[in-house]
Amino acid sequence: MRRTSSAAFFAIAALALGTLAGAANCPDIGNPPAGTRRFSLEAANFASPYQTLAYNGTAVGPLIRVALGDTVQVDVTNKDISGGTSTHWHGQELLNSSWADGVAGVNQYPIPVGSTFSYRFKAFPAGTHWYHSHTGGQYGDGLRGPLIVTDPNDPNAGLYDADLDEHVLMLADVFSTTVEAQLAKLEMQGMANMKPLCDPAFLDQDISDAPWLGAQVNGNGLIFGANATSGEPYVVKVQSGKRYRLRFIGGMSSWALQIAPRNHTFSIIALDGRPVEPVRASSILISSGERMDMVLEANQPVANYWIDLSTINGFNAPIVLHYEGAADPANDTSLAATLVKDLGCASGIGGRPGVVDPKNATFHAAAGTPKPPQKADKQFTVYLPDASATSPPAGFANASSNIYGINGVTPQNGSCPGGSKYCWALNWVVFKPASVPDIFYASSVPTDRTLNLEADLGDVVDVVFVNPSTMVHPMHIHGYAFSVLATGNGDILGPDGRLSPSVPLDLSAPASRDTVPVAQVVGSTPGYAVVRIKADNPGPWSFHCHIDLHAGSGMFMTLTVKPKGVADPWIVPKDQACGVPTATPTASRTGRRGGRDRAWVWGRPLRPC
Ligand SMILES: *[C@@H]1O[C@H](CO)[C@@H](O)[C@H](O)[C@H]1NC(C)=O
Ligand SMILES: *[C@@H]1O[C@H](CO)[C@@H](O)[C@H](O)[C@H]1NC(C)=O
Ligand SMILES: *[C@@H]1O[C@H](CO)[C@@H](O)[C@H](O)[C@H]1NC(C)=O
Ligand SMILES: *[C@@H]1O[C@H](CO)[C@@H](O)[C@H](O)[C@H]1NC(C)=O
Ligand SMILES: *[C@@H]1O[C@H](CO)[C@@H](O)[C@H](O)[C@H]1NC(C)=O
Ligand SMILES: *[C@@H]1O[C@H](CO)[C@@H](O)[C@H](O)[C@H]1NC(C)=O
Ligand SMILES: *[C@@H]1O[C@H](CO)[C@@H](O)[C@H](O)[C@H]1NC(C)=O
Ligand SMILES: [Cu+2]
Repeated sequence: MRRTSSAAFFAIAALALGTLAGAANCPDIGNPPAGTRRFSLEAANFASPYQTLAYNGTAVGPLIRVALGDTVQVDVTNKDISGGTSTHWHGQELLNSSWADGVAGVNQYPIPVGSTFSYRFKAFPAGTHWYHSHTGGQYGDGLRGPLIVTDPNDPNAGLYDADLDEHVLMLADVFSTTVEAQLAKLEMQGMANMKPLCDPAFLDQDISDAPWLGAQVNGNGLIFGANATSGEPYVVKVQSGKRYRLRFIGGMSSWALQIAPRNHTFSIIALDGRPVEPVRASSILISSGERMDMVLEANQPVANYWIDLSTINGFNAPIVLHYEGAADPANDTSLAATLVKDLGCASGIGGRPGVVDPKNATFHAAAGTPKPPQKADKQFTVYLPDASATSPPAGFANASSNIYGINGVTPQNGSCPGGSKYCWALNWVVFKPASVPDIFYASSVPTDRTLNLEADLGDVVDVVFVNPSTMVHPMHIHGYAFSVLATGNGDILGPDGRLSPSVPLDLSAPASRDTVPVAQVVGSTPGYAVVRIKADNPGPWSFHCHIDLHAGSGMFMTLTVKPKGVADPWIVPKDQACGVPTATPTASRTGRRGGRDRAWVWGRPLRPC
């Protein structure tokens, strides 16, 4: 791509920065093959009370719609984001293309101001996906947009009449400060200042680490200030008698939301883009990173209806379902009269009739989906702890045992690094950003800095998540989908720390997903999820909680899949890297939480692309 028409732009950008001599291609991927679907995106600061960053100057980045199997190239330019940026293709498996995964610190250096990085990948799988920044907390600050991959052979296509761009619904939660600022405050104060907002029976269930101001759908929504409500709800338009595919994208950075259309039930037909056997529901919970496609039949009297979008505490920022022929929603007094801003505590607790809660419900892959591998070669146990206050269980001392993926790191024990009062971890290991992204390591990823699950190409790997904490953690994998073999609450580990053989696994038709919400502790019983990965995609891949504040404070690991006997074909030559810091950091990168060391915000001059 660097040899194409944009070459002059790079030269100019490099000159402007006065580092022409150091400019290098990043990485040289050659010219796009004939038929490549090309797009460009510009990441920039954005002036709005609700977000500080945006793609292409719109609250939600432009919708990219491609077909299954298309070769897609997206040229991402960083206009003016001083710490650098990068773009991740959430849900896309990027076979043999780990370099294009967009995680700053794992797959690339951040893109410097004025530079363009070209991502290229084959569109797979089909379904509802999205793109978002994977540098620091930038996606929660607004760098997100929808990515739809269509499939002419969708097994559920017969269930709907319309699949419209305006029915792609990007959900966001709204805050008064940036994710970085929220995190800095939490690190200073801890979570103690988060008052439980509900009935003690549901204490802490799904509450967020950051205060709720409201939600937006495609940049519209009700925002609740101290004294006044601002914003307009998004309007979903339908015609009586038709069946619509609504594509919900969990773009929230923190809160989980319950989606509940009034007076209508619906069918869930896909999770994370991948088709499932339809499940009927009146309401469903969606966590950060998840996608849910539903078919909603416009089979009620012509009118306006609220689609409630509420937190587990009942805070509601609904949108409108508008039937053609009904009053303009803005003028509909009966609609206004039925707006409920607070649905009350416990309104959204899973397990109620008609409420589908994916952390506690069974979904099956659509008929015709191949069975998962019936046996695993490797198994890892991964705890999801609040490391600020808890310690590893007895027996965990065997940290050298590879079942925990811990290699030479000392797990936290009841405290966070650097005196911080807030950190989330995996196996009590707080993720530490690399100074050189994993992809540039010539032989293997250094294992002393973070949790890294290693597999050889072709291995079948089980990951057993155990959640002893009071919050749900939506665990998201890059480069893969996993089979969700089991979810729920229970003590599922044997005395050796491994999955007890008595736990029932769905080995016939488990849902295939890239994000699984792992239930919080109920009473003293931990939540769990067991997932199976066929490790057929080489490279370093991120695997993390999708709640921005959790990932950013340490709940992050890598799955490194190494080809047997092949010398690391995913490695991008270091001399092709752009975004490489051109000055050494002034503060020690290790051990210090807070400030600019966190979450790969380099804050140093970066070599232009
Ligand atoms: C983003 O904006 C640029 C510049 O205006 C434009 O060329 C590009 O087509 C836009 N991208 C998309 C995906 O619409
Ligand atoms: C809200 O109202 C109170 C009392 O009337 C006032 O003191 C406060 O400044 C208002 N807050 C905002 C954000 O307007
Ligand atoms: C929606 O359901 C409520 C409660 O069942 C009912 O009172 C109302 O009339 C329904 N709305 C319409 C437009 O049918
Ligand atoms: C809504 O109300 C406004 C102001 O009262 C009016 O100008 C507008 O025509 C109304 N729209 C509809 C569709 O009735
Ligand atoms: C899961 O559902 C059961 C009832 O179906 C309920 O008792 C339990 O509390 C639910 N667990 C969670 C974590 O919501
Ligand atoms: C820890 O390691 C020792 C020695 O290898 C072994 O006897 C013991 O069973 C291990 N404990 C656990 C919980 O794995
Ligand atoms: C971790 O802390 C707990 C509780 O304070 C203590 O019992 C345990 O010995 C500590 N473990 C290690 C390895 O320091
Ligand atoms: Cu989390």
